[in-house]
Amino acid sequence: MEAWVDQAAQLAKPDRIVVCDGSEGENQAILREMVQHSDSFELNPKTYPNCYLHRSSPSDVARTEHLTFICMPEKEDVGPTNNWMDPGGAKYKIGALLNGAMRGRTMYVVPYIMGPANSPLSKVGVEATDSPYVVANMRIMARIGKVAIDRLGNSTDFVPGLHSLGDLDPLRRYIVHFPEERLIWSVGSGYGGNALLGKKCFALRIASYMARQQGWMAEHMLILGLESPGGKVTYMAAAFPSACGKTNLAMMVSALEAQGYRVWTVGDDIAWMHIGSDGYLQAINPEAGFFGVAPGTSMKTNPNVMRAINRNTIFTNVGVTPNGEPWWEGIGTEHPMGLITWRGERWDPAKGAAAHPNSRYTVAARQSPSISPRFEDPEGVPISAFIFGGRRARLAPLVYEAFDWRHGVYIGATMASETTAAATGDVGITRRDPMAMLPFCGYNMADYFEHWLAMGKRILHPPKIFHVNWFRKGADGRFLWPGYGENVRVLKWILERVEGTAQAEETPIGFVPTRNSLTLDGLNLSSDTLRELFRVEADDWELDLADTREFFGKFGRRLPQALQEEYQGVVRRFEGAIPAR
Ligand code: OXD
Ligand code: MN
Repeated sequence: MEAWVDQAAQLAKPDRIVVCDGSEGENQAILREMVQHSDSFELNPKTYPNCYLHRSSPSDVARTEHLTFICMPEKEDVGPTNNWMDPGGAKYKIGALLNGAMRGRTMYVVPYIMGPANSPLSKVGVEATDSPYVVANMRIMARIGKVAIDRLGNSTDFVPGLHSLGDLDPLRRYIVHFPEERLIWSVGSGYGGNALLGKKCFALRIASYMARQQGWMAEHMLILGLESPGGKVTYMAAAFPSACGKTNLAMMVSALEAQGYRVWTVGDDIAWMHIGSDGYLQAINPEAGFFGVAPGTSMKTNPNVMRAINRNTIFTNVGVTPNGEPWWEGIGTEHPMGLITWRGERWDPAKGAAAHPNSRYTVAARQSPSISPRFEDPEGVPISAFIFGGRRARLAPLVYEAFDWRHGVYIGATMASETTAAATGDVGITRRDPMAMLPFCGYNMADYFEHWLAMGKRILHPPKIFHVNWFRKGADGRFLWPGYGENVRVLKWILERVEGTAQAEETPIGFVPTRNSLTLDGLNLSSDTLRELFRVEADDWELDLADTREFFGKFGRRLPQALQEEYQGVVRRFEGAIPAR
């Protein structure tokens, strides 16, 4: 690690180097340093003790997928869904931007562990950064400092990441990954997934590449435990594209709590999974915190996180009230008098939202009342079900189950989500986002599908695979399903399918619940609504299959034959040429 830090310092040329030990004293010093910059403020110490507001540069408010590159010698190896740069070219071009980028600044060296400190499944990373905000966030999102140095010892088995704010100009912003070297360079952004290198860069892009080489899985999945009456907990991992409610599902307050069903949170964004000695897939959450989207978060949508973020939390780009409390659209109160926007201006309704739509909270996972007692289990938790999902106004039923692993991989590979009017103005445009990994797969996605297929052959007790859609709409344009805490009813059906007790009906796309197999008491859904929720409409699926065909076409001959065959299977089942399995 020292050798790499020396090299990084020779390139970036900081005035000072501080190696972080992760102590509370050091944290307070970093927070003071953060507040000395005009972009960060302490919030009301009485109502929000140890909470901070950070305002990022207005042109640096989200992950920038078009400036994110995977660097391997052959373009083919990163595939059609990633941006490619040749490693030598990337070193030259981004190296020039990093050269001297830390002059006059401090380089903080943050050794960190992704995963529980004592887990054999965890991995070490080292981030060198010139941003105290990044250090303060990494401290919440990972296990940093001495614990990581102790784990690393003299080993070279760590993923280094060099990060500099540079001049924050989007024209000089690059997030580049060298999977073969296991190296990350990021320059020109101080924001979230661009700058907290343990998260998307390491735990997904680099880790997905390592996972394929080493026979495990790094997935963009939440992990939850569903407790059933009697206290047994069944673990599920779910992949949804952004804006589909992953954090809310992972932290859900169950509508069936009185009947003994309760949800425990293990993770809200990333799962690392290995085959355990008993043949089950064991999952750990590599992260230690939640970096969640604030707008829309309220006591109604996510009471657990609301109870967590009133202390020791960093808010980014939210609004602030005159008495120093964070505020965002959808928090559950009207715009308060004297509200200041994320840009630091007086709120003016004519100028739009007070909080940036991608504003965030960073909070330690252990502060959530829903945190699973097995959150830090070094062995991880055994996964019984995978859930894929997306936002499909017309197409997909509330829930359906794959016929088998291979069909489940097809369902994941063809996953898609529709853009909403609010976001783009184009309603119903479908973006294919296989396994929700489109922006996060560190190599050719066709090879990633192959890896999924290969894993299925090796897991003795593979999770059953499901697809859910909370977002189906009726003819009147209204959501058919109430969502939020009521989603536990779907989780209960999934659990009962895992246990082999719930009834299902075969359709061309998979097993759909029979009318009485879902617990719906107290919901007052009309029989028309129910029919709509579960309808499998051949005409709609025909259009979707045409789109799938085009998407698969992008991968050319590299697409696994098994997925072609699964595609043909769905087509033929709709044609009635073969029965549902
Ligand atoms: C995230 C994302 O921030 O997926 O988790 O963009
Ligand atoms: Mn995510």
